[in-house]
Formats: sequence, C-alpha cells, structure tokens
Amino acid sequence: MTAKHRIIQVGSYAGSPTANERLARDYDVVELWKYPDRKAALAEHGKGIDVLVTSASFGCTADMIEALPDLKAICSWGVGYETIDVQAALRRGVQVSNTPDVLTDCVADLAWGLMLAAARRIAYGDRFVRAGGWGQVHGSIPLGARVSGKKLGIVGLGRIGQAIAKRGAGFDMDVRYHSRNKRDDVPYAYEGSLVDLAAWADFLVVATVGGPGTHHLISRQVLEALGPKGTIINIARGPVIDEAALVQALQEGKLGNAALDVFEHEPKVPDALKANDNVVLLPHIGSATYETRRDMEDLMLQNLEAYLRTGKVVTPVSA
Ligand code: 8YV
Repeated sequence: MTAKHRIIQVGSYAGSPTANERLARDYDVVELWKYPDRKAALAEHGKGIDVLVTSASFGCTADMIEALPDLKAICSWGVGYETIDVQAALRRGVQVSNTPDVLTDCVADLAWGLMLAAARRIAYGDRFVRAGGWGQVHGSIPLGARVSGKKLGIVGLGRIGQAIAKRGAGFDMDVRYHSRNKRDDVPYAYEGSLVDLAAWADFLVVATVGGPGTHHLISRQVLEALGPKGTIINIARGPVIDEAALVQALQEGKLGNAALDVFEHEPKVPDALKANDNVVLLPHIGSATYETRRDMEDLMLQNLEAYLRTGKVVTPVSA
C-alpha cells in the first residue's frame, strides 16, 4: 500500500457534507485547527507539504505561505478568497484555486429570499405568529412593500450579480448595475455612479467581491441615497457595507430596510440590527444547501487531485 500524500488543512469544514471525511480518507491530513500554536505546528509539520486546503473563513496569510517552504498549491472551498494572500502565493509560484460557478445559483436565490423577506416582512411575520401576536383575521403586522415591477440595482455584475439580475426578469423588474467597468455583454443599464444607482433603486443588492478594493463601498452617502423607502441586501461580504453607517441610517429613518447574510465582524452582529424589525438577518448561508456545498467540496477536491496529477489546478485564481 502506498503512503497517503501529506497535505495541510487549515480549518474544519463543518458546513460541508463530507469534505473532512473525504480528505481524511484519501490524504494524510495535518489538521491545523487542532494545534493551539499554529506557528509551532507549521514549523514542525510544514516541511515537504505542497498542498494546503482552506476557505475564505480560514484564510491563508503570507506568514503561513512563508512557513511552508515546499508549498505549491492552495485549494480553497468557496468562491471568495479575500483572506488568502494571493499576491504572496503567486510571487512564490504557489497556485491558488477557488470554487466558482457551482454556488452562483444558490447565492442568487438567497439574495431573492432576503429581498422578499425584507419587503414582505416574512421573517417579522413569522416571529409575530410564533409569539402569539396574531389575534384577528387581518390587522396583524405593518404593511410591506411590493417587489414585482420595482427597480433593482446591483452592485457588482460578476457571475452572482448576473444570476440575481436574471431572476429580476421573472419579477418584471427594471434592472441596472454599477461595477468598476461597464459590460458590453449584458442587457442591463450601467450606472457609473454608485450614489446615482442607489438613488434610483428600490432594492440595492451587494454582489461584489470583498477585500480592500471594496471596503465600505456602501457608505453613508450611498445608504442615504437609497433612502427611507429603499432596501439594501448583502450576500457578498460584510465589510463592503460601512456597518456603523448602516445602523445609524436605519435608526435615523434615512434607510428603509436591510437584509443581510454577511456582516462586518462575523459572527458578531450589532445588537442595534437585532433589535430592528426592518432588518432581516441570516448567518452567512448563501451557499449553504446540501447540493451546492457538496459541489464546492467536489470542486475543491478536483483542484487538489488535478494539481497532484498534472501539476495544475482546474479553477485557478489570478491576482
Ligand atoms: C462559504 C462564501 O460559506 O464561497 C464563498 O465565498 O462566502 C461561502 O460560500 C464561505 O467561503 C466559507 O468560508
């Protein structure tokens, strides 16, 4: 029997059906999260390791890359990779892969779930019924807002942004977008100014990448432009929204509603958001369906296997 290939796994994939088991079955896994002193663990076990598996939550810093002198491939579970130092990896000739496409539909579906939940007060109504508040046939909770036929603004028209836009047709919505560059291959109007897009939109969905380039892109000015009748939806990354400004805008009535799957300091959620009935809160579950999480796991493992077999990952990330 040949010895299993030794790899390093940064964190436990609790949100994936069988990733931990499949990795442990096929590889000799150094389970980094089990070591109280990661630096010491990397120094002790790092030599000879050429593959590291991680995710956006676990990340991979330049220090970790440096501590693994033989590293050649970082295979991440998930599409976002802002916590992986891709520049440092590529400088060292280390390939990085993520899991694009397989989660696009589920994340787009959740954006719509959030939009409908906020506008039609679905989560609020659910809390109300459970708490025994429904005493009459009608006259229950405050009226919501119509979604069909309204104006949908999308920030970031990548794969997920486009899937969200496409679903807008089914709701007869007018769709516009803002992104770094105008695209010539989409049927949606481009707004060069994010503030103008927010002022126009009834619903503004954040679907950009995370990282320093988009940090606090959704500023107080953008939120106030969206206005007292507007709704912000975020299925991208928490730090894209200035969360303190969001709390303030909601408290002052300068923004109508927020529906959020991601937060600036996950898993911390500001109490002011929890206390606000105009806010819908989810625990970062955009990709969290059995089917998608399994597909993400498959693609991460395909990248790992392809690197070992051919020297190249299948879905590489560029800097
Ligand atoms: C994952 C995500 O849950 O793919 C992403 O970028 O945000 C989610 O699908 C997350 O990466 C877990 O770290």
